[in-house]
Amino acid sequence: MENNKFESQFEAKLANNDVIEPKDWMPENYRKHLIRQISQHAHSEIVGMLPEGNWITRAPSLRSKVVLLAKVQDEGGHGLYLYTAAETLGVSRDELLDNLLTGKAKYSSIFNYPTLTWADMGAVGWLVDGAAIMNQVMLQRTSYGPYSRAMIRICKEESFHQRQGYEIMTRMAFGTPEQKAMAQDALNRWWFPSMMMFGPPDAESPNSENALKWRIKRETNDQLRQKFVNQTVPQAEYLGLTMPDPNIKWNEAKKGYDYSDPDWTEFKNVISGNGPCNKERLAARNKAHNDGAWVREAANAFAKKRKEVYEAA
Ligand code: FAQ
Repeated sequence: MENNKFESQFEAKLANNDVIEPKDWMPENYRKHLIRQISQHAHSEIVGMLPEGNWITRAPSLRSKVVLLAKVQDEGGHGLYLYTAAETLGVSRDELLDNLLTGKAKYSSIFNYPTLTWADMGAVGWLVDGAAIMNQVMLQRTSYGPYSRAMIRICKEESFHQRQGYEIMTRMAFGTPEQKAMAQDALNRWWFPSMMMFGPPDAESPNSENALKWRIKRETNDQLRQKFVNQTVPQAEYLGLTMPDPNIKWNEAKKGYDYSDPDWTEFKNVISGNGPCNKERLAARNKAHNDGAWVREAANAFAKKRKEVYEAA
């Protein structure tokens, strides 16, 4: 009976577009759904530092190095906001990190592809951050307060990241023929993996029904994918680059572009651990975690000592 009362209050909040806060009653499945999504998102941010971190030492100018460095640091910050938001749901950061490091938890498929040339820094910023923003703008209005507030800050930073990438693409596409060819090659390799970032087609997305019912997601995977295509095609046209999908064509009736689906078999392979860089990414995260053990030990020893001093005073 008591539970029913809380459940009605929860439903009423959702219906009113109010946010749910950590101390509010929430259904257990809502809590679990959020822990899954927020922690996968956090893992994506910190694994996402690796493909771009790969180019910091080889950036072609001091300016581009500083900008790339700032972007990669931002991704680390996003991971921290998101882990903190997940912790408000009663899960520990150690547990979440353990799930990532042992390969139990998912992170975005996109970060299992290699960054082969400097033009990839352009394509990642333009397409990967572009897709991330498309998905994340709706998450600013997600129903869970701490996630929503983290997303507001993250979106501000992501828009700088997208511009950083598009600037690199612009310089290369309007540069020498060799640079333009590199930009085209990067677009060719990153287009379909970026389309996969929105998740499987709606008909094959097991989590969407609850996510929409609980206003965790406010738009479906396919709706966001369509918006992303509509936004990106004119940007490629401006750059004078060719979209690597011959089926992209304006469809007046739907006021959007028709497009081909990415290869969903490849997607499934990548998210089950068999993409081009999955093993390398997990090895790099594990190494960073092990190398940082002394920092955690020192911080814990300091916190313990400080507590003793306060308690003795
Ligand atoms: N990769 O039922 P759905 C960034 C999994 S942006 C891997 O449709 P849902 C910024 C899904 O987890 C990237 N796995 O699931 C950046 C589920 O598996 P599960 C991160 C995927 O949750 C830029 C299963 O497939 N952004 O990091 C993917 O309703 C540059 C069935 O899928 C976010 O995480 C995928 N692409 O929709 C950083 C945004 N797609 O858990 C550095 C928040 C699906 O049942 C550099 N997340 N799966 O075992 C979301 O919006 C959603 O979780 C989706 C998936 C849209 C990713």
